[in-house]
Amino acid sequence: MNIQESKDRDIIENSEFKQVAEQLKPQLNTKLQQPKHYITTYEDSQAIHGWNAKKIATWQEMKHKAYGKNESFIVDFNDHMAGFLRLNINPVGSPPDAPLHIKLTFGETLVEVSEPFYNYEGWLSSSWLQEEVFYVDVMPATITLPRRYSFRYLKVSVLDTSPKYSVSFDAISCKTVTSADINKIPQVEIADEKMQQIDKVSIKTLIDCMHDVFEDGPKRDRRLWLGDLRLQALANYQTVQNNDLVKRCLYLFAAVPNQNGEIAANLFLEPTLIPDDTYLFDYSLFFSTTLFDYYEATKDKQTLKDLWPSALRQVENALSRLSKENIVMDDSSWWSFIDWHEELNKQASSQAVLIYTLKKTAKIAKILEEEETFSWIDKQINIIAKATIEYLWDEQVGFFISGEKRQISWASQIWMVIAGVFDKERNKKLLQRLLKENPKVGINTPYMYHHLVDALLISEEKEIAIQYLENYWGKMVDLGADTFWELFNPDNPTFSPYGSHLINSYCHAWSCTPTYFIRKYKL
Ligand code: RAM
Repeated sequence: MNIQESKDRDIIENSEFKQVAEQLKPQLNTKLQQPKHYITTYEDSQAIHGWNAKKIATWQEMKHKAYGKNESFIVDFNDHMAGFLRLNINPVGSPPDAPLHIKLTFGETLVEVSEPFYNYEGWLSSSWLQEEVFYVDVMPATITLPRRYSFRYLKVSVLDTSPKYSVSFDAISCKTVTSADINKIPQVEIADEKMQQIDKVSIKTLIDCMHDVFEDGPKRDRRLWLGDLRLQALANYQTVQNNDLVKRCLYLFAAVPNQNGEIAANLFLEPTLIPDDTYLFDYSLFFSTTLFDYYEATKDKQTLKDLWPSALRQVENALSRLSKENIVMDDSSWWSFIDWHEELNKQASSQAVLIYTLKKTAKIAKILEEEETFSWIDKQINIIAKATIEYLWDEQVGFFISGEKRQISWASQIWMVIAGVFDKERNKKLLQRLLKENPKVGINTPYMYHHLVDALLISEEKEIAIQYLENYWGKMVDLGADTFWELFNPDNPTFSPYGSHLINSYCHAWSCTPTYFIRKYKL
């Protein structure tokens, strides 16, 4: 799996947009939390996510125990935390005649505090694995870690003291931070108990990803990604309603396009606003759809007006990737995300993302009374949809095909349904056929499952959509999820596109959307 970088680029900064975003910087709400239990590591190798963590004592019972060289313990905070850890360290025995050498390991899941990080050989940097090793010269001491961590489990390993003293930890706490205001969440009646749980875990996922911006995951990448923002925003409108945070993120993206007006796939906020040098076909287009969704939720016309040229530019750029047959060119010069899947060909799904975006962009043009642009986009939709059926629909096999090898994947069919290339009845049939035939190139992420559920709901297949929510996100809940995971393949619980499940993020923005479906469609 490659991340493509664009080396030659100039950033054309819009300082007014930057200023608007700066003014919308949120206040963070904090809460002090303490561990609940002492636990052991897992023993069953299948149980990587924590459901069989054995409680051995309460935190209160154990907090005066002393630890010497090579001794360790794990505490369970009983819920997911995104915040700053503080601990009191007291010497026990003789006065400390050597510094304390200590290691803290943080796990969103039990696996991260159970398997040693030195075996990690994935292709993402090991620096994402959450660990702190440090020395303490003077004790008693109260240590507050400067980095924010994302975890439920904390392993404290005493690497060395001296033969004359050991240490105890009589206070451990985490100051959690979020820009979400939980008081704003509307109380809704959800009859089904499983759905209530799924709704709760979705909201917790969203909240723990909300900081100065909507982050993709507080463990990794701790960054504003456009594809994640699009889904977080939808969940946000139904729950915590921090619409100004969506607005801030939109202005941030629009503030730093490259010389072609392209909006980057993700942004760094520190030390200053920097767009990453990754540009994704689908993510750039989602700038326009996220703007439209924001307008739908807020009716904030000023923002729509301000950001309209940026939105239109993404569409124009995408259209320039079309072949003379009006099909998205599938060559080595592009990257469209769609899903983490080694074999997935992205041509058909990207074509569908383009049509889906054109439709929303046409609606913006209409609202802004940009009649000429509206007619032009409308014309493009017809031409491209027709070409899609002509070149990508295979009547004989009854599926959309993608790429030179005419690949049939779940992603291509799902996106074509969302794009509405066919009418409702044909879409329904296509989905039924998809579920029955189960093509080999399947789905790997909650991100792609979101789109399957979306396709089912817009095709009025409510019962099947509910089954997917229960069997997929519900399965994560059964496995002990406090927040939903970035990656989950029920047939392969350790699946990771990054070469190791240790680096996966287990509180991930794009997985938070069940609450959107449950509340919007009253499931
Ligand atoms: C990963 C992250 C992020 C996603 C990108 C494409 O790095 O999980 O959420 O949007 O991939």
